[in-house]
Amino acid sequence: MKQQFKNAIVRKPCRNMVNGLSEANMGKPNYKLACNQHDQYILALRSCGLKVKVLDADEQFPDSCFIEDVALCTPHCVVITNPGAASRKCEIDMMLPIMQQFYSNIERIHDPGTLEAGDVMMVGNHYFIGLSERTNEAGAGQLISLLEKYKMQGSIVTLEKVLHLKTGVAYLEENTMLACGEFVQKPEFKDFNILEIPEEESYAANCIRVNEKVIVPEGFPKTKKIINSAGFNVVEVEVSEFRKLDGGLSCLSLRF
Ligand code: CIR
Repeated sequence: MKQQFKNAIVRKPCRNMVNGLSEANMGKPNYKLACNQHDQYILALRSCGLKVKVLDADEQFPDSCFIEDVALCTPHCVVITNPGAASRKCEIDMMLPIMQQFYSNIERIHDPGTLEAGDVMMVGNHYFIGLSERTNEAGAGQLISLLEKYKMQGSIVTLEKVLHLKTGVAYLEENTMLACGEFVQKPEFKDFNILEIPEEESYAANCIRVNEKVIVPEGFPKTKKIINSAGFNVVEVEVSEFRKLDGGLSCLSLRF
């Protein structure tokens, strides 16, 4: 069954984002520009028909605009995660009251399990969970048990090079997946129609299908063409300042 989202939650970037975690080696983000890009991102989500709840910036946590990582929203429950990055652990504390506004079934990942939802890709009723430096086997195992409790399923995918699973792969619905690098030949994804993203545009493998559109980062013409040619309706959003912190389009919202 194709996903149909109604809501999104985003958190505004904070000034302290310049101290966010990064391995990109692309310099510090420009806060003002990041705010403008974030505004455009919100407009793009609205253009896909979503009601967007915008949370205030939180200066305590430089990476808190990457709200995707702290909760997994499913049609039946929300799972508040347990981030593997030490500086991000307490971001979850603010999520409970927010998620209570939307969900009656609220679950959690507990120590020693760690999990960041950037490592989780939803394909209908099935969730692929990447084992990464942020998500460990205990965390993935807990999530699989929780999914099963609500009649969904999960399975593990190992990662070699990327930060999160969805750094390199994105499900576009209609059995079609964007994949780059290590994910193109993964046996776990062999039954999908894979749209291969060229290495030089690897950042653009992190796109999001939102209802009738696919949001794609601006500045990746080959990727845009590949997705367009496959029959999808593309909307571009510039996210250069978030890229400097290893973050992409999916990381900036919860969609459900
Ligand atoms: C981090 O390292 O946690 C942030 N700088 C970037 C998080 C990106 N989130 C994601 O891929 N889901």
